[in-house]
Amino acid sequence: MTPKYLHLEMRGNIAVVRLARPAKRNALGDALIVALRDLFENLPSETKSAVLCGEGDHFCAGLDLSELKERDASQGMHHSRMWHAALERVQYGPVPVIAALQGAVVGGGLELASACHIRVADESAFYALPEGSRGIFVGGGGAVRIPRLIGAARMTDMMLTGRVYNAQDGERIGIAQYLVPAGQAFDKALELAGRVAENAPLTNYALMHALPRIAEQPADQGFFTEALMAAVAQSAPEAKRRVKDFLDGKARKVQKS
Ligand code: 1HE
Repeated sequence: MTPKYLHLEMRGNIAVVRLARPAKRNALGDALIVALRDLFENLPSETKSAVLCGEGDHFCAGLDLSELKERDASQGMHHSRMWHAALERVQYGPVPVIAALQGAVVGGGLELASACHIRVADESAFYALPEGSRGIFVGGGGAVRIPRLIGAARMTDMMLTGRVYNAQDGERIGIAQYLVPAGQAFDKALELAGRVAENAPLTNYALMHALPRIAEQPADQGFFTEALMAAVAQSAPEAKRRVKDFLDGKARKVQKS
């Protein structure tokens, strides 16, 4: 059963996960965060890729501020760790996740988008970290993931000054990998999810689980881990079949876009 405010729909082997609380701009309360974790932990076994989207004009307004009550330090830490557990399930779950972004992608909404593997934004998207002006700090992994996308200097500026990036600048600085006309983010995300679903599962696994770890390793260790991952991936029967298909002229060529 998918809980209130979170919908799961299978489109073939693609899981479409929708934040469904448009009246509150898909703000993320505790129950929704736990539901997100459970959903990504229990995706149907046939799932090959996922699209994460938000209903209405906005992807997500971040933390549900109406739930932000006085917490002591210990409760605050556990709350943040709950977000970490959920967003780790998104990033290191079974399948690549493509976020479809429109309107507000702010606060915890940007943290959630940052945990996805590909971000597709339409022209209405905008990005902010209003935590700075609300007197709080990021707590959903943003301090780790967002600097890796845009650099610590830009994140610092967003939080210190309340800077809002529009969709064009969001793509320029590396938040979204794709920028599409207004209203087309979901369709583009679904198209990309279809393409991702065709990959060999071990290739997707390597990109999700090995690449981010290799990228954090010192070069010498990274080269070694890469060699191990490459050996595992190319030894799979599926890799051999795909290479043979190409050599036999049966596989898609790389084409200029
Ligand atoms: C909310 C929230 C929310 C909207 N929590 N209720 N995030 C923020 O600081 C962003 C706060 N939200 C906004 O700046 C704006 O709402 C938006 C730019 C996202 C959208 O504006 P708009 O004009 O379309 O909608 P609205 O009229 O502001 O909001 C509609 C309703 O949603 C309204 O409630 P209503 O009962 O008056 O209809 C808003 O109160 C409600 N709403 N956003 C609760 N966030 C792991 S730590 C993460 C820390 C953070 O994420 S901090 C950043 C929180």
